[in-house]
Amino acid sequence: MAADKNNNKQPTAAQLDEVKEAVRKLLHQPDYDDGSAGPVLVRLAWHSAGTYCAKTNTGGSNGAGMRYEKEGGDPANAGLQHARAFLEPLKAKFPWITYADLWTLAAVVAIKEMGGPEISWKGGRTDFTDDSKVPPRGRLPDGAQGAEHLRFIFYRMGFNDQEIVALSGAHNLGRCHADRSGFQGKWVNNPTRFSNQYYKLLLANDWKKTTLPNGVTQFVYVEEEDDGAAAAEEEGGEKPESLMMLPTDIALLSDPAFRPWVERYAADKDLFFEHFAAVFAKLLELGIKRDASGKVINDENAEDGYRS
Ligand code: ZEM
Repeated sequence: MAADKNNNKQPTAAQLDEVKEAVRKLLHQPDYDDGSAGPVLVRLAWHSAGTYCAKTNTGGSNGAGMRYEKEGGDPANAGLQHARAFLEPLKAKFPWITYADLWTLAAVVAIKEMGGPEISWKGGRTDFTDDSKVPPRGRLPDGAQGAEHLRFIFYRMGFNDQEIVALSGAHNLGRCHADRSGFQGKWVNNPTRFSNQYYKLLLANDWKKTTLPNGVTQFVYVEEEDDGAAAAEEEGGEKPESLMMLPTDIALLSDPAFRPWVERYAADKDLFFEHFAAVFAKLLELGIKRDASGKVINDENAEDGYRS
C-alpha cells in the first residue's frame, strides 16, 4: 500500500516556512563552539547522505539511520549528537516532518543563513523504523588519507573530481574537535561565514605538517602578525588561533585534476557558490527515488513520515 501512503498529505509551503524559520532561530548558540549551530548541522546532513553507494543503491539521507547506534555510534559520526540535539525541539514542535527531511533541510537553511548560496531542497524522505536498512560503517571519508581515498569514497557516491573539490569547500565552516575526530582547529578565520576562503587559504599559505599530542597528523599555518592581529593583542585579545588543514584538504593541492578547481574556486566566489549549490543538492538527493512530479517513491517497508 506504499502508493496509498504516498498520496497522504505533504507539507504545505507555509508549514515548511515555519520549520525554516525555527531553524534560523536556533542557529545562534552563543555558548556552543564559534557561536553557531550551523556548521555541525551541515555536517549532520552531509554524514547522513554521504553513506550512499550508487552500485548497491544503499545508504543516503533517506531513513535518518543515525538515530540508531549502528550508524549514530560510528566513530566517524562522533559529535553529531549535538546537531541532532539542536533539532530535537523542532521535531517535537513539527512532528509531521521526518528526521531525514529535518536534518537535510536544516543544513540548507544554515548554509543560506551563514551567507552561502540558496540550495534547492525537496522533501519526502522517510524515517526507518528499525536499523535493518542502516548502511554499514566505514563509508565516510578519513581525513588522514589522500587523493586516492577521496576518489574511492566519492566515486562510490557518484561524484566526479570537480564535485569532490566543490564539496570540500564546506570546510569554510566549523572546526575540528580533538575529542570527536582527533583533528583540532578551524580551516578559516570566520568559520560561521560561508565563503571561498578555504580555497584561498589552501593556495596562499605554506602548510606545515604537524603531529598533535594525540599522535594525529594535520597541517597548520600560524598567521603572520598582521595589523589586525597586532591590534587585537593590544586590546588584550588573544593571539589568533592557528588555522589547519586535513591531509585530505592538502591532497587537493597536489593532485593534478583537483588543483585546477581549487584555483578556480579561489578566484571566483560566484562559480564556487553555483557549483556548491548544485553538488550539495545532489548529495541530499542520493538514493531518493521520485516520480515525475517529484514525489518520493517509497519502498514497501518504509514508514511514510507524513502520516500524522
Ligand atoms: Zn568535513 N570534516 N570532511 N565535510 N566537515 C570535519 C568537519 C566538518 C572530512 C573530514 O574528515 C572532517 C566534507 C568532506 C570531508 C564539514 C562538512 C563537510 C571534521 C572535523 C573532519 C575530520 C570533525 C570534528 O572533529 O568535529 C573529510 C575527510 C572529507 C572529505 C572530503 C563535506 C563533503 C562536507 C559538506 C558538504 C563541516 C561543516 C564540518 C565542521 C563541523 C563542526 O562541527 O564544526
